[in-house]
Amino acid sequence: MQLTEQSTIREYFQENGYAIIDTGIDEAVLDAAVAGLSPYFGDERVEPEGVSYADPGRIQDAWFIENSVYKIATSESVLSSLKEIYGLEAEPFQTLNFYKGTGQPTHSDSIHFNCEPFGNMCGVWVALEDIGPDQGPLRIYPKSQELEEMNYPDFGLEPGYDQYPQYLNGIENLIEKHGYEERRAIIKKGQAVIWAANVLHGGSPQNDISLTRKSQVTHYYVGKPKAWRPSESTNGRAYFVPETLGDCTTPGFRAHPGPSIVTRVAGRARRLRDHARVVAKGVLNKLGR
Ligand SMILES: O=C(O)CCC(=O)C(=O)O
Ligand SMILES: [Fe+2]
Repeated sequence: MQLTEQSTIREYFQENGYAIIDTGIDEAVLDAAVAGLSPYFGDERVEPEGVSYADPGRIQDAWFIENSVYKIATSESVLSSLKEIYGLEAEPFQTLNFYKGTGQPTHSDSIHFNCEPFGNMCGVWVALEDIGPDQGPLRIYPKSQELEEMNYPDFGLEPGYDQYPQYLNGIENLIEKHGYEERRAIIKKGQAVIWAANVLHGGSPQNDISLTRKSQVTHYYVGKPKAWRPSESTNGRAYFVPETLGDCTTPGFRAHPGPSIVTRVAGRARRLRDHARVVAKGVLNKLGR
């Protein structure tokens, strides 16, 4: 992003639907998020307790168990950038931590989390390590935020998760029709992409699967809009009250302690055993057995 004296972050964001910022989040906090969540990622992971969802590459709402995730989501620089862009207070309501690229197809977040007034929602993607082109960086289609509000019926579809693939086809057609061009977010550790509710984006393919793509996305509502989920809106709008992140600075807040020492030791023993098996197999192969 080139911000000049003529272009404030607000103007740039309004024109392009996204902005890249240096968050200035303490590197120790970024590293603590990576270290704290590392037992829960990959094929050998332990299942985290106390989060909303987890699979080998994604943990939803890890802020429940890891304070540094909370600190990233509520970092002063991110919140003040959002205030500058929207002129409203932003409240984080969901975190997603990733270990690898998602390769997620192109979508707008408003199809998942819509609101009234339209557009008072955004995503912030914080790089927890330097992100190169082969790690499956985030992809954005600048200016696509200009598209009008579109929900399932606007694509001739019934609202519902089972219609999502058809929605994605509709999005591909729109990109072609408008000639939007993709921009990949090759950014440094500690930088972040802020994107508008309506801007089209996704994950690019991870060219080198041996690499990681450690990142945290936080979704925010701004100015306390009325939130609703298009996918669940078969009989009128499915409104909901977003569960905003608790305040870990209050005395009652307790970060989940994470897996017990027994679970950690068992996990480590399992990893060592599997590693030994791989090594043994290699030796036997070399001996021609
Ligand atoms: O990180 C990615 O690859 C995509 C994430 C995304 O689309 C989202 O969290 O809204
Ligand atoms: Fe998204």
